Amino acid sequence: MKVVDLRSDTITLPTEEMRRAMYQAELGDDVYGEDPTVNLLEQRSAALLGKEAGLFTPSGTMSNLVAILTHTRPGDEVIVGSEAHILWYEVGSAAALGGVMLRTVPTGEDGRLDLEQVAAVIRPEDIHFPPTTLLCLENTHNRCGGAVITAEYTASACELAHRQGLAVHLDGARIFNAAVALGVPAAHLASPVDSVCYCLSKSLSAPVGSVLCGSVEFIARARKKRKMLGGGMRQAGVIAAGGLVALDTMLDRLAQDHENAGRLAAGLSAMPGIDCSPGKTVTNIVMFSLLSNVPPRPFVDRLRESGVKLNYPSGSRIRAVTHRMVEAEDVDRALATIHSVMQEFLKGASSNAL
Ligand code: TLP
Repeated sequence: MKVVDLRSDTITLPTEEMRRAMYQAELGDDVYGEDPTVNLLEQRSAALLGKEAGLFTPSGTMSNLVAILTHTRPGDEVIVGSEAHILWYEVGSAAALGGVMLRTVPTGEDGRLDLEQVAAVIRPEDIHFPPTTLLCLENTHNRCGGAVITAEYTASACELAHRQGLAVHLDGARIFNAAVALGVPAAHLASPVDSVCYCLSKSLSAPVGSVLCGSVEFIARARKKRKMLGGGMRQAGVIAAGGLVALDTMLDRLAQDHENAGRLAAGLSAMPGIDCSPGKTVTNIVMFSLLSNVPPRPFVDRLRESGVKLNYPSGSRIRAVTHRMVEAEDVDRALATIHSVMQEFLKGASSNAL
């Protein structure tokens, strides 16, 4: 039985072509700036995102942290959305290692922050206040079901932030998914922000890595922060080579993942016991919830036994992510399995009620 793993696009394995490129990669010591494969990946990434320079890091979490450390000083305040990955899933690193306070404004269902609310929490100069120095955005938005934010919105947010002396960092872990969904180049989505990072090891299927991009001056400072965190990786071309193949081969296929996510959302929305709005699925993430009489953790456990892997819910919501290793027929199989497990639970619930 092939397991349909919908936990995350992070589980994608490198392709044969990536493994070959990794084996053959030209290498050097990247801390001396001498790894040609890393240098090429950084240059290509910067060009794709419309920035001057790039910095290869081991993970999206490190890219976001390096960006925060580079834009801020300890004691600063950073504005993030209440649903931001930086707030939820990065182990409190901004506070623990950057010494900054995260100030939240509510994230809308569409992944945006209301700009009036952002403006309202920017601190004026006052002897009592920490300086607000950074605004963080996320595109696509993970906890908002892969919602995309447009270039126009990002430009307005940056205009507001820059006017008040704040820098803007974009967590673009899945920015190429956003670019495909919106039909615009990724550079268009990133051009107004001061820094942006994307991940190679999610929907792009490379085994490791993320690239942080910004101005030459910003990246020079960021490089030092990465070193401070222990992220100077020496012959990192071994992994960067997989990333270069990902850029060559994976961008054009992301639309398939979005189609499969749409197929999954449509199937789920028609299923008894499940609440899913297919209109909200625009990239590769599907969010759904279960009727209140279906216990989510046992439901997910039962699905896992039946060959469909999902993560446990966050609150009442379950996330399913499509990726290169999930075909349309796998989506159909997952739907059939979810349907039959749901029938078991609904029958159990109604016989308990008798
Ligand atoms: N997200 C992971 C988990 O951490 C939740 C996932 O499975 O989706 N920004 C965003 C928007 C992300 O979704 C992630 C990973 C990261 C940053 C961090 O990337 P990594 O896992 O490479 O540190």
